[in-house]
Amino acid sequence: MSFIKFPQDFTWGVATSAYQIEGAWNEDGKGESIWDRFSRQKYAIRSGETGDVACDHYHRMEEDVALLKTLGVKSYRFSTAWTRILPEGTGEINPKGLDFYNRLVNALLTVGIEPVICLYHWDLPQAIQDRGGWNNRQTADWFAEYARVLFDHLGDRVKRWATFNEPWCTSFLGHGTGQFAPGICDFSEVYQSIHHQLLAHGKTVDVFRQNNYPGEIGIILNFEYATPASDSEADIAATKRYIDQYVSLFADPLFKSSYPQETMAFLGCMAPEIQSGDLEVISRPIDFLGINYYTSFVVAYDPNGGHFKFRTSPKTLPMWGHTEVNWGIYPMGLTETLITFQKNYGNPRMYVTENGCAAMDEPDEKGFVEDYQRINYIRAHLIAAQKAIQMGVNLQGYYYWSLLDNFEWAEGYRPRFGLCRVNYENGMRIPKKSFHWYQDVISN
Ligand code: GCO
Repeated sequence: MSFIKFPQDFTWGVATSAYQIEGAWNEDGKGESIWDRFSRQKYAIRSGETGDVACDHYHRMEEDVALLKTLGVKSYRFSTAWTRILPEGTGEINPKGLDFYNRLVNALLTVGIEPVICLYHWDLPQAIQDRGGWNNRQTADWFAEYARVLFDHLGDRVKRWATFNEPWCTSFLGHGTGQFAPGICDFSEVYQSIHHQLLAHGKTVDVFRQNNYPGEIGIILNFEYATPASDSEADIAATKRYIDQYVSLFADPLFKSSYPQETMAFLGCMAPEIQSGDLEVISRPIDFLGINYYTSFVVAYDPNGGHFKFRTSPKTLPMWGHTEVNWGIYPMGLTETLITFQKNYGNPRMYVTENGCAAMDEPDEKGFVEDYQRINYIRAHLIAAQKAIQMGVNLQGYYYWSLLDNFEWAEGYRPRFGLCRVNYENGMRIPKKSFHWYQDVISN
C-alpha cells in the first residue's frame, strides 16, 4: 500500500454553516434572515423544506463538538448567523445569540480544536434586505459593524476569520437566477452586489487591522475548473468568460486592485458602480484565501446561453462519474485551480475550505452508511491537493464539507454531504464509514 504525505503542520478540518445546521430559527431573540423568509416561499425549496430545525445544532452543540473531537480534526470552520447577534442587522446586540457562539468557541478550545469563523454564509438579516440588501452600498458598513461586534467578543479566542463565503453564489444565484435567497432575478443587481460584498470585505479587514485584533483574516471563494468543448475560438473564448466570472471577477479586485477589463466591457451597462477609493479598500492585504472546490465543467459557446453566451456540461473522467447532485467528479480541477492562484495571484496562503461529495448514501437498518463513493471522492481530491503542494502551491489545510448531512439550500435535505448521517426524524447522528476513514487519514 502506498501513502501520500502531507506537511506535519497541515490543517485538517471540517466545515458547516449556520443556516444549514443550527435550526432554532426564531429562538432566543434571533431575527429573521433572508433564508428564513425565502425558504417559506412556495416552490423555492424542493419539497417545501426549511432550515427551521435543520440538524438542531443549536440544541445539540455539545454533542457535535464531541463528534469533532472523536473525528480528530485540528480545526472547525463554522459561520455565525448575523441575525443571532444583531436581530435587525444593526443596532441592539442580542446577548443570547452571542452567548451561543461564546459557548461553542469555548467548547472547541476545551477539546483542542481551533475555531475558524466565517462571518457571512448567505443569511443576511431580512431587515437589511428590506433596506436594499447587497444592492445598497450602506450594507457594506453595516456588515463591518456586525463584524466588529464579533471581533470584540470572540477575538481574544478566535484567531482565524473569513469575511465571506462564496460571494459568487450570493450574487449570481441570489440576485441573478433567483434560485437562492433573496430570490431576485435581475442580472443588473448581480455585479453591484458583488462589488458591495467585496467592499464590505475590505472595510472589515480595515476594522480588523485598525483595532489590532490578534490573528488572521481572509475570504472564501468558490471555483469551478473548466475546459473548452472544442478547439474553436468561440468555445475557447466562452471558457475564458466562464472562468473569469469565478476567478478574475473576484480575485483581480482582491489581489490586483482592479476589475478585469474584458469582463467589465462585456457587462456594459450591467457593470457595477464603483466609487473612487473602493478598489483600494477591497484590495487590502489578506492573510489567506479559502478555496471551495467541488466540480468542473466543459464549456461551449452558445448564442442563447444568457448574457455570457455559454452552455456547460459536467466534466468528469471515465470511471468517476457524478455525485448525487450530478456534479462531475474531476479532482484534477482542484490542482488546476490552486495552480491558477499560484501563477496569477502571487501564491497566497491557501486552504481548501470546502470540498465534498453528495453520495448515494444507503443506510442499513441501524442507519450506518458504507459510503465508499464519498471516500473515493475525498481520497482523489486529497491526492490532487497534495500534487499542488508538490508543485509549490502554498496550501496549508483541507476542510471537508461537511461534518453532518444538512440543509442543502434550494435542494432541501435530499443531498447528503455529511461524514455523519443525520436522521431528521429524531436528530440522531450516525458516523458513516467516511467518518472513520477521515479519522484515520488525520491520525496517520
Ligand atoms: C456552497 C456552500 C455550502 C454548500 C456546499 C455543497 O459551496 O454552496 O458553501 O453551503 O452546502 O457547497 O453544495
